Amino acid sequence: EGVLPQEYTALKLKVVEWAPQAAEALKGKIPEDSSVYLCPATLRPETMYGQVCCFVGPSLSYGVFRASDKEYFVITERAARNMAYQGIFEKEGVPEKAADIKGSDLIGTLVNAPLSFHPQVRVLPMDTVLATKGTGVVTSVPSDSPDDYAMITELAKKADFYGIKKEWAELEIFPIIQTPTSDLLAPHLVKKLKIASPKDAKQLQEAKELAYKEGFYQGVMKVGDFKGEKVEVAKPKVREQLIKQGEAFAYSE
Ligand code: A2H
Repeated sequence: EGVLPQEYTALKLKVVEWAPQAAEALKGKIPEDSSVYLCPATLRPETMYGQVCCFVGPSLSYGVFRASDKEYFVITERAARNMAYQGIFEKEGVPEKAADIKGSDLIGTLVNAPLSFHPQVRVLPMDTVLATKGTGVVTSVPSDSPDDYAMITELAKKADFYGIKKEWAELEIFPIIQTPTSDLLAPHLVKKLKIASPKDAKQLQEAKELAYKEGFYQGVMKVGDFKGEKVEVAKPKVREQLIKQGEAFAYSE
């Protein structure tokens, strides 16, 4: 972990329809009149227009934590403890867990994706999601994240192996940010560096660094309310907008 605190934006992806295994695991544990959200932590809130799915680690353990009377968050226990001390939950101190759920049981759940051109997306598996970072939930933006592009391509190719429906991994990838090189920077870099799968960790690390630098310092928004503005300028504005609309909150660690 770094020395400086990482300022994440945690999104609220509202569950629209649980996967059958998740519905079974949660039966009777969450009040009927409340909303449940998967809460991915991101450093790139300005890319949220490009969400195509939401990743969880299939072998990770998650909890459904009570944020308020009407709202529950699906995150790791570790993130819940941090949130409980950051004033994110109604009650400070020890987080209240309504249920336990395994990542693999969440696969196939349908969620709302704030700002995305795809208003509803599926929860899909990604083995490289770390339990020790963020919330253990990662929203997928393949236009601008090489990791996300490599994983969604893999899922579409091997849908049966991963136990998902192919069409869940085949949503259109729209250009979100224009850079001097491309308006689909992550797919461009994945092809250029000949990355064949999410297991090509070394090349993916390189692609990630290149994408982050070029996207952040030379990128211009192609879509949304801040279209035409530099990414550096638009990023805090999109973040504020999401927070104001109750679709995200600040989370740090
Ligand atoms: B980012 P840092 Cl478009 N395990 O969001 C693995 N990766 C995780 C994670 C976890 N537990 N929690 C968050 N992340 C990802 C968007 C994005 C991200 C784009 C481009 C680059 C990028 C859409 N995915 O991150 O180690 C999340 O993916 C590249 C750095 O704390 C989060 O931001 O610096 C980022 O890693 C946080 O990484």
